[in-house]
Amino acid sequence: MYIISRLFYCILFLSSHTLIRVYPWNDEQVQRLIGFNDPDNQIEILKATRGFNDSSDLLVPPEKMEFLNNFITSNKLHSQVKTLNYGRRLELSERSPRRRQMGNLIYQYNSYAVIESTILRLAKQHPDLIQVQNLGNTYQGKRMNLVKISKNFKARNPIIFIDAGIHAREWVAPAMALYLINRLVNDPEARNRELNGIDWYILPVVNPDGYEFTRSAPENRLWRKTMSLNQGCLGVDGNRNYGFKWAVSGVSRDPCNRETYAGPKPFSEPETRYVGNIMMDNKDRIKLYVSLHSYGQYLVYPWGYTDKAVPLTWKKLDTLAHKVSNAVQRAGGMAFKVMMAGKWYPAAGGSDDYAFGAAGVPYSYTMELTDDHEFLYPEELLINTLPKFYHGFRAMADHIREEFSRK
Ligand code: 0X9
Ligand code: ZN
Repeated sequence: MYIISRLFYCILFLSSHTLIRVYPWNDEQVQRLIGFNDPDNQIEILKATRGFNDSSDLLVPPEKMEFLNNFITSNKLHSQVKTLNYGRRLELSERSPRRRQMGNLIYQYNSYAVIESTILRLAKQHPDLIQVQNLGNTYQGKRMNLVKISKNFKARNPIIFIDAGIHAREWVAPAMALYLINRLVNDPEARNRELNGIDWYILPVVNPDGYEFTRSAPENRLWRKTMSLNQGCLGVDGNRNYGFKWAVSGVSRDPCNRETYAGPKPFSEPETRYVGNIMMDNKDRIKLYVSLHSYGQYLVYPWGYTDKAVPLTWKKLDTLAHKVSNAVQRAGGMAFKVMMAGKWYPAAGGSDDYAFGAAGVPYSYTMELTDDHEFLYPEELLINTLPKFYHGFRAMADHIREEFSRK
């Protein structure tokens, strides 16, 4: 029965969903759209609007088109059909095993096993530069490998801490993290510059259970949360689960909510707990924290839990973010939209707020990589995109070295 219903769901899913982009153009419409809710839970909100010049992306099954159209018309919203047969796109985004064997895996979407073996191989090749620490095991028992990169581990340099893949479907983020690891150790210029006086801690996949789930079948491709079981429902939004101002805004308390369930308590998930612990263990040395996500090409900083207060040092956070954005632009990439996260939309329990508010990390960001193609950023574009983003990390390292390294 399970197999049959799964097959049925798959056929249904693959046939005919439409991706519709909806634009609000006044404050009331923004609020209406943020409050939009499909009582049957069939319309999937890929991205919620954050303001006037930002859309909501909704994935709509055929039987819900009329319902959505009524909502759009009665609220006088602008809308656009972005993709017909979205399921087909999900299907095409999976690559055949034959093609996957070719090319450079640094520019591919890899399985967690391949990411792990690549890290271990790099560590073997560069024992003087890389140490791998298993932070602990995920809910399903996968190892969480933190990659520490340093030219001199004894020097206790300032640390730049990067993580990726807390949201399962945001595949470009782990790809960026693996690219970064590889480049830092294999590019002689990077070794001289980025590793000069700075140590890098990089955790390429915070949520490997969820990541593997999104790789398992097209109908799971858009899964966001962890894989823990809560009152019969699956998963917690890791980026609502950190223990700073937990659940005060922008979360769901319903375990069956597909997107933003904050968990039964702060740090209920082993994955977020380990990241929180490692931040605390190194709180005096971590000077910059970046959590890699997709999509939207945003670079946002605390506070994320509110739009009512700004940190005392917001100007410093804002200045570095613009430096990073300019560097990416100079390298031929797109500028980031820079702002305080809570002004984009308030959401509590994020890792950026925890790093900044609880661990006292002076520079903390969430970076939403890429804008086009939503969560399905084409694999063949990675070779062009990842090196451009790299220049943003170079700008960060230059800034952190300048401000914190012992001269
Ligand atoms: O909502 C999130 O967790 C992040 N966006 S995403 O589309 N990748 O899900 C933004 C998080 C920004 N930071 C905080 N709100 N603390
Ligand atoms: Zn995300």
